[in-house]
Amino acid sequence: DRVAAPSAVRYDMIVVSNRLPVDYVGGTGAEIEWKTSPGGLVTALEPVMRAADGAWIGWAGVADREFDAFEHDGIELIPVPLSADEVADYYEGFSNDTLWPLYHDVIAPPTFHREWWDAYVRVNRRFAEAAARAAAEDAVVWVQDYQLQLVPRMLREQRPDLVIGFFNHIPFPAYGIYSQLPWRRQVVDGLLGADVIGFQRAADAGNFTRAVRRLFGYTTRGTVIEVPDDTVGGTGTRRVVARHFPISIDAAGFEEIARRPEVQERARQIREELGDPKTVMLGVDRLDYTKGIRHRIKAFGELLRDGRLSVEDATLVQVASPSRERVETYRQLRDEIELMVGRLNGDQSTLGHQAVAYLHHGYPREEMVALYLAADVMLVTALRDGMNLVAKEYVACRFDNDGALVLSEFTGASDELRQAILVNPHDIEGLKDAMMGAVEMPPKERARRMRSLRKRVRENDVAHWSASFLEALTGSGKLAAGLSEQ
Ligand code: GDG
Repeated sequence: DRVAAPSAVRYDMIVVSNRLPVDYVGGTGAEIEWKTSPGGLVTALEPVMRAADGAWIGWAGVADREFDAFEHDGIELIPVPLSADEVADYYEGFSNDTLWPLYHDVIAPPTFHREWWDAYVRVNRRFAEAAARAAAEDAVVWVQDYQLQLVPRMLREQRPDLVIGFFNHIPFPAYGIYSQLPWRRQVVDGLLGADVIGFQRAADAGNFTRAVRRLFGYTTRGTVIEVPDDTVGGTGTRRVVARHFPISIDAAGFEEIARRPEVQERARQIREELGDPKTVMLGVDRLDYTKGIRHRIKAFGELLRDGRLSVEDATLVQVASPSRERVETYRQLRDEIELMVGRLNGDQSTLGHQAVAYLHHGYPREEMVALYLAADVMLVTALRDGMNLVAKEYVACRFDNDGALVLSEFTGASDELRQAILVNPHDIEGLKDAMMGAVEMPPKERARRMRSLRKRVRENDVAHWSASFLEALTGSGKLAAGLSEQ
């Protein structure tokens, strides 16, 4: 049933995401300490939120704890509580072991459990209710990502006055794969509660629109879907826009860090610590089976074995930051990667030169930037990736116009970064040739490509991303109002 906006609500702009942009440090009551977790989304939305009397709704990252709403660094944060069981079923289960593998083209087999689905529905309802309570009349609510796909519909049912946007950060799969989901109708219907549904690539938006036609038979024209809605006057349909808005990074922010003398000094030091090899190759990923880390290590190992590279001349630095360690598939992947790295180093390393420097840690952003500056060749070999921000960060940091980017065609970033060396990471021979091409690329060609990549990332930064999404959203809000007045 619909509820009118209670009088206590005041936010004109609300972002809803699984996690709040802060980490709990410690303490209780008024003494609670929070630390901002730096991320692209915060950078992108902070200015918008400040300008628009905004609030952010999300889980604080601690199970079985309730926190009051609070302000941090000038942003109003509204925590949504999750029990330990809900973290296991809604988050680690349905989000990360059902939807994540399914939406990444079943690289790993998705697990379907009805109890996980029940928890997903329950938690999505809790987020929707929190947003319904906090939103002012006619407010804009922007829901983020695959953990919260039911929120748009649930929210619209309670608050038809709101303008609702949704952005999917990961791919949306082809119908043949998507249709495996036992709850495929409920999820698509959940998303169709939004006015604008954003995707990373045009192909993702196309897959979604086809799923809508297959499951519901609604009329679609280009990016517009006609969704029957008896609360709308006139045609009795609501127009939902589904299109791509490729996400990006704070390019100027990364470049600023890269230009700091101490970061450049650290980059030189990293090369020295690696034994000053001619070529430093770099991979930076969350330890995830979508990222193609094994393919990259295999290709590098074969180049050493075949003598096309030598361990004195080339080192691969692989940062694999810990991720989802309570999900079994991720534990297995870690074992596989560590076995591969151990074998490769055992076979190829010398006392003075290590083949792979494998780092299972998270690092501060400054250290990441120093690594980007130290790397001659950046390897992004994802098997499926919504966008891949690492590729864009590498480019943004290379103000020296040096460095070569090897980039998988299966990343969203490859739609834009056409001057990278594009690869199919499943084709190990092709990948090896591309890596050698990057190592041997003449400096002039490297600079030409890097200049063009940098231009692209500078122009389409994350501020551009959020502005274009919000423009589409508020434009469509007016459109919907206009339609209902007809
Ligand atoms: C999802 C989608 C989409 C990694 N290790 C460390 C660290 N990172 C940072 C990177 C980068 C971010 O994490 C990873 O972003 P990606 O885009 O590469 O990948 P996902 O985490 O899978 O993100 C993806 C993204 O959402 C946005 O829509 O692009 O396709 O899967 O920023 O630099 N940062 C620090 N230390 C680390 O150890 N500081």
